[in-house]
Amino acid sequence: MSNPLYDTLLGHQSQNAKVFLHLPEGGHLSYAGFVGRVAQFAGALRGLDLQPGDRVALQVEKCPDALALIFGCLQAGVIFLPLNTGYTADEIAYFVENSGARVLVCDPSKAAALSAVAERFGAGCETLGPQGGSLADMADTAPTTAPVAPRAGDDLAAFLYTSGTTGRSKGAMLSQNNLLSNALTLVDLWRFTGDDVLLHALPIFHTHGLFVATNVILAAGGSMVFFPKLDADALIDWMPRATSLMGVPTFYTRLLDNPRFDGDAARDMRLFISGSAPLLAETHRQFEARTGHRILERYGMTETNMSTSNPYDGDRRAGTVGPPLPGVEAKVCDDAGAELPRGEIGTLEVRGPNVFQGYWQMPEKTAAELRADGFFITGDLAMMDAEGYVTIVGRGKDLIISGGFNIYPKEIEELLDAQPGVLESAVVGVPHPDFGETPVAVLVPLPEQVPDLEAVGAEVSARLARFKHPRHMELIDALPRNTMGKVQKAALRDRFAGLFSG
Ligand code: MLC
Ligand code: AMP
Repeated sequence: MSNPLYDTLLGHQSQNAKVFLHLPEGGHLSYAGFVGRVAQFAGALRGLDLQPGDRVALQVEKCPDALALIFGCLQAGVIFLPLNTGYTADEIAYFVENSGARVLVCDPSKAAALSAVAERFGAGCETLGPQGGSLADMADTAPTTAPVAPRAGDDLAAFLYTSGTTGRSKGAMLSQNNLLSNALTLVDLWRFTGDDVLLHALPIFHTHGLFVATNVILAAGGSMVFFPKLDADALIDWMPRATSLMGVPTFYTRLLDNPRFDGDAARDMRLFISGSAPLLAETHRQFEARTGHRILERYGMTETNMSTSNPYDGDRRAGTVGPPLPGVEAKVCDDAGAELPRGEIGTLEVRGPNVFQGYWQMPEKTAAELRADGFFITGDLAMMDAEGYVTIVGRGKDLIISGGFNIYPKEIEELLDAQPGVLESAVVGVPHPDFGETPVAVLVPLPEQVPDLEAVGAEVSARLARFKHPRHMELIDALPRNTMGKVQKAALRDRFAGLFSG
């Protein structure tokens, strides 16, 4: 048996001297060098007695070794769970426990806090960072060739955790075929070739930076400029040596805010792609006016990878996410799942080889979102026009997307409700010029009490990743409710709409 994802992305690259990663801080890594490093990590994982199907949780800073470790997991048949580097120890504990990870790999700077977390759930703890760590040391002594664990297309490759409107995060189980089919479709659709040089400034713990950007480049045999994080000046400096960029909308607003960014800087680029959050039609228009390039917007989710995309040739329509990808079906439905006529607004449902295998050990949540006929209920409100172009008009789910990171208000509200002096709370997303949306919290005090907002803020900081912190908190006498007693979040959103966007 083979290992389809490994074989397609890396299997034939072991002798290839071509550059895979350009490192802006200096130097580069060839395909052959990367394949060798991947094998060393596969060896290190075997040295930890990890078997195919075991889970490994990774909270590692973006660096070439972090990427090699992810592909080392693939080579060893180990299921990897990449985790946001901003998560606190509390947040990490849940993922380790829920996934049953046998090993947690973290940055050396976090080892003290996270080794205790790993130990609590019977997992081992290893370290890896840009400057090395225990796992890098093990990899250094492992051979640069290693056996490739046999896996089938429907074996699981990764868990990506995604929060829900109610309750805790769910581990979306992604198979080898989910990832492979999507990467190959996107290479074709977006015309990626071995000549492409992608500016890669996204994190590698999410679908966008890992399964879209990295897998597409590997499948095409191209190169990436591997930035540790977004820095608009660095992107502009590298643009003349690159062909393409993938980013969340904040990438494009930050480029437009940079006076150095003009048509000349973007002259040799062939493609700018946006996704993970809505790109304002205004940003699309400004970008075209500044550079002559029409940003290609696509739409996807952790559970589905990419589902729709504007075309490479043909009309890239601002404000739309384009038609379904080849091989993917999409329909706009009512709550019962019946398809609505074109032009009407309903919930978007998608089906295809891209759709995940369900939520790890949560059959009832899987059944609630994945229909028996294979259609996945995205929770996004959409409209499809006569030509099949999809417009995302809103969200049926209570979700805030800040700079491409998802924030579920419920998680913050539960924490706020538990603070001294707080009766109840509500968190809403309001427009933010840099992040698109940002959370704002209102708290209702218990009778005769005045919650200490500073102390509440400190507790939020200790428990939740920075990107989830409300950028504004205030006390309110009572939450606005409708006659059914449901909190009217729209009223709160209106009230704070101008807070950051003037
Ligand atoms: C960083 N901060 C954020 C934030 N990112 N706060 C809210 N939302 C975010 N997204 C915090 C920092 O901790 C810092 O805190 C402060 O905000 C300013 O930091 P910064 O240096 O300006 O942030 P930066 O590193 O530039 O990051 C911003 C960003 C980054 C937008 C470039 O968040 C990013 O790369 N986002 C991409 C996320 C992504 O890949 N999403 C894809 C999901 S997959 P302090 O303490 O200084 O105030 C998916 C499916 C699909 O959705 O369709 O693709
Ligand atoms: P995630 O759970 O991080 O994968 O986020 C997926 C969600 O991001 C989707 O359900 C949408 O709400 C949103 N999203 C992704 N791409 C787009 C886009 N191009 N336009 C609007 N929303 C998007």
